[in-house]
Amino acid sequence: RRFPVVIVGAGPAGLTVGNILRAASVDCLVLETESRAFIEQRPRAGVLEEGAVRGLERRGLADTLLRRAQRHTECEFRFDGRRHRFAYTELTGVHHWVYPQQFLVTDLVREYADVRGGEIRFGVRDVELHDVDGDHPSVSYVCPETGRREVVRCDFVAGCDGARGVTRDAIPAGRTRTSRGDYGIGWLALLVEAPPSADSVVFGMHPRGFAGHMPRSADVTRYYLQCPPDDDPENWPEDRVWAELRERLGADGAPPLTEGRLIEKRVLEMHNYVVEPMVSGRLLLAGDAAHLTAPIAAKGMNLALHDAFLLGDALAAHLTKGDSTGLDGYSAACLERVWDYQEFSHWLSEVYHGVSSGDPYRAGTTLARLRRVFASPVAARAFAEQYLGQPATR
Ligand code: RFL
Repeated sequence: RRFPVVIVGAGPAGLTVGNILRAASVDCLVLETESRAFIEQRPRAGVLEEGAVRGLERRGLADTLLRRAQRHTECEFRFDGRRHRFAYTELTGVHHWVYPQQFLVTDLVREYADVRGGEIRFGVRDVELHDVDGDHPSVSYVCPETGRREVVRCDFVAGCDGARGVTRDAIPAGRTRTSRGDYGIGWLALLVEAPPSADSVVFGMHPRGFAGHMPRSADVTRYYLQCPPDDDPENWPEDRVWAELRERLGADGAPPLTEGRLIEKRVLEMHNYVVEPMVSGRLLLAGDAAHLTAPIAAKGMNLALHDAFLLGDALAAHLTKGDSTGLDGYSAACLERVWDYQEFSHWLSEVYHGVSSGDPYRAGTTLARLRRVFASPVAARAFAEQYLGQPATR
């Protein structure tokens, strides 16, 4: 079969590109290795920037989100045993939106497949890309029902298969450069079946290590605990998790933590990469396939959506009107935001981890950074602007 566009990966990036193409009546095929039930339940991110929400809304993809997501106006830093509220919406008029990634993926799959009539194949195996540098690329995969390799010809391949996908590796050697940054730190990522312990996101900077509290929904809360990057989650029985969270998030007047069953416990390594350019021939990368930002600044899903807005619009303009301006500028437009967010993540990583570095000099400069955000209105505004992210490109 033949499709103008084959999209590899049904995450936030791939599904958004697919929805934009279907709205422009461009045929496309989405290939996904997992099942629909699996991707609709896979918990990951939860924070959406206003720019991402507005970008989805403009493309008719935010109806459920706007009804169900929580809007946050403040976050809280805890250090030196005290609570410091940071009211970013008061400063900027802009919110953070909390909407678990699996809810967004569920909305996007339903809209793409059930409403806009897009084709999607779940459970495919051994996806391979062919001739992406020529004019007639194709994608092949092993069909889960028949066990046979199917070949799909296309004009463009959108590589949206995340950090562990295969599309990035299909780029011929020497065409792109991959820059890497590694903070040498791990976070134990926890999901707890319990209501949030505070009304906002909380960041704890403590000599024992960073701890974070992120409300996800009325009955599920995410927590993070800094740990060695090669730590084993089995080293973290429930008692140790709660003792460490209480200690690192403790502050005068802080409400007690609402404990509950741990439903996820995994160690994430805090590392980053950026592939430049994000395009090679007729293969265009988007989201985590092109760049990874450690979850330090909650930027990954937002960057994936911004790439997808640009890529979907650019492919639609090219395929329906012959206008290739968007495609030509795609990589440069995405990378400007990507590097801006990478830099902020770097800055924030020092704020989160400097206090526990064991180096009193780094601890001193970290606390000075934090105090400045609360003492200087200009520093507060600058921080809020980066924390909340850039507006939608269009
Ligand atoms: P995804 O979501 O990984 O989707 C890629 C899809 O491709 C499929 N796939 C393949 N399909 C076909 N063929 C192959 N060979 C394939 N290989 C893989 C996968 O099954 C999957 O369905 O990438 P996308 O669309 O680029 O979206 C990126 C985001 O998912 C990611 O950046 C965020 O989850 C990162 N992140 C966070 N981002 C935020 O903006 N805010 C947050 O608060 C936040 N918290 C997080 C996070 C990531 C986390 N983990 C687990 C890495 C918290 C965590 C714990």
